[in-house]
Amino acid sequence: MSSQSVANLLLATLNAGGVQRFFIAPGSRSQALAIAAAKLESASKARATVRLDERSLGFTALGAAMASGKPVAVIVTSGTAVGNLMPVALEAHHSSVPVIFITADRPERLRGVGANQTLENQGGIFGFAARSFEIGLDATEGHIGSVARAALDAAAPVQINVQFDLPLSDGALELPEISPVLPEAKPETSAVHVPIDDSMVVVAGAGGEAAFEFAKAANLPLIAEPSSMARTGSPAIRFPMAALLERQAEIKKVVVFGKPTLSRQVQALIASSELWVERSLSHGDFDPHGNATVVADRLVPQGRASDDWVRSFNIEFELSERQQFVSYVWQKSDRLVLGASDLIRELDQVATPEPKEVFSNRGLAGIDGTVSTAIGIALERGETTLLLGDLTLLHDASGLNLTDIGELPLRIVVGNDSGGHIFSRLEVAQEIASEQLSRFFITPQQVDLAALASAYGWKYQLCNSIASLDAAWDVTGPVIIDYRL
Ligand SMILES: Cc1ncc(C[n+]2csc(CCOP(=O)(O)OP(=O)(O)O)c2C)c(N)n1
Ligand SMILES: [Mg+2]
Repeated sequence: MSSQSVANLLLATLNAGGVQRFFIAPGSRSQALAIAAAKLESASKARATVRLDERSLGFTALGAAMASGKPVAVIVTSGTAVGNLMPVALEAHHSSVPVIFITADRPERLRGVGANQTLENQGGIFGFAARSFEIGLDATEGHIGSVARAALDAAAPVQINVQFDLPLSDGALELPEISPVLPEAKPETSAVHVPIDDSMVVVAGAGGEAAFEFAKAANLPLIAEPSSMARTGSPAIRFPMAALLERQAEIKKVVVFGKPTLSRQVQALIASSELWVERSLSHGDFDPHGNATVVADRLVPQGRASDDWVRSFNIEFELSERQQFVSYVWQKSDRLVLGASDLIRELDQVATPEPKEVFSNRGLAGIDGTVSTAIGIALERGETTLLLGDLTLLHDASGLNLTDIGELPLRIVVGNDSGGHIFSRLEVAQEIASEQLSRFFITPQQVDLAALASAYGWKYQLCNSIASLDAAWDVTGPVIIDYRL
């Protein structure tokens, strides 16, 4: 088969199986794939987005896949281009996001002989993070079809490494018609009953959306991380984590959904309690302290807790300045993306339970690719606010490049405290000299965010109070709001 017929067949099959977005970085070896994606777009069957930096590209795709729940494809050329996708593969693996990495390669005979832009082993480069399929020069239609089907059924990141020989493309070749590819039926899951009493709380972390229905049926207080999507109403609670320690003696049993990672106090509670865990489809098994009595596919409450028990978790408390800031952003946003680090933890304590769409890369909690992830979410879902720290913004500065992005209803709110504030909370902060803490951990930055915004064509608003934030809020995206903390 020619390069172009391989690319056409692969992309048309993926498209027939539900891939509606193709994310492409420019490259020569991948040209047949780009042409096939362009044809799908011209036929209004899919949308293509082109980004220069493969890491930003990959995270944008990740965001779109998270927001749509559908698989997306990422197309890159050979060489270091593929290496730039590693962080995305890792995050996607740990949060089960279906990203299909299609990596163009040179023919096998050119590996290890000094050929340009050729890795020794490009297929399988993501290791455990992405199952890898190879499409060689002698691939048949049947093989390409079965690779596409396996990629669609994976519900996790996969790599399809495709060898291309000269001629690398043929723009005149038409796409084949593929009949719809149906997903594999999911197996039934078995349920375990949990006896409910007044010594129990429910905890929801990333991927723990199902906690809400469980807690409601059981009438149990629900401690739901903002990015769990379970903090949508009563009985989810808003609770200062320090106060949780005072209740530790009374709380003897914890039911966990998803992967909670934000609060040490919650981890301490989990470690010292009797524990039930519902296996998260996206974030896997959770038992870091090795004390789970039950880990099941589905948990069903048996009985209800008393109203007094739930009510005892409704307490009033004062908000710090940082907390007032994050609380304002939470209240104003229906769709929110949260960067890793300190602000999401502040929000964890003060966010009022309300129906909202909240996203965060909690698979590995990296500070990389956050701007790009939010762009992918905004492209897919519309009006979006991204709340993140200044270092997290700078880490993905190249994600601000708006080439081929089109309209972007994204508001980036930076909690700017010049460096990694989170490190001042570490134990080590008490043990070393303040200059060392600053230089090796906090890493203060003096980047001119107004100039950065302008260089990439974003609007810019400087704020230093809730009142000024309120005034800046109505500026439409793409906008960077620089909130000085
Ligand atoms: C890719 C990656 N590198 C390093 C880290 C470690 N890390 C966690 S938080 C943080 C600092 C973040 O600072 P900022 O975004 O300004 O947030 P703040 O804590 O100040 O609110 C770093 C470097 C990480 N999580 N991910
Ligand atoms: Mg900071």
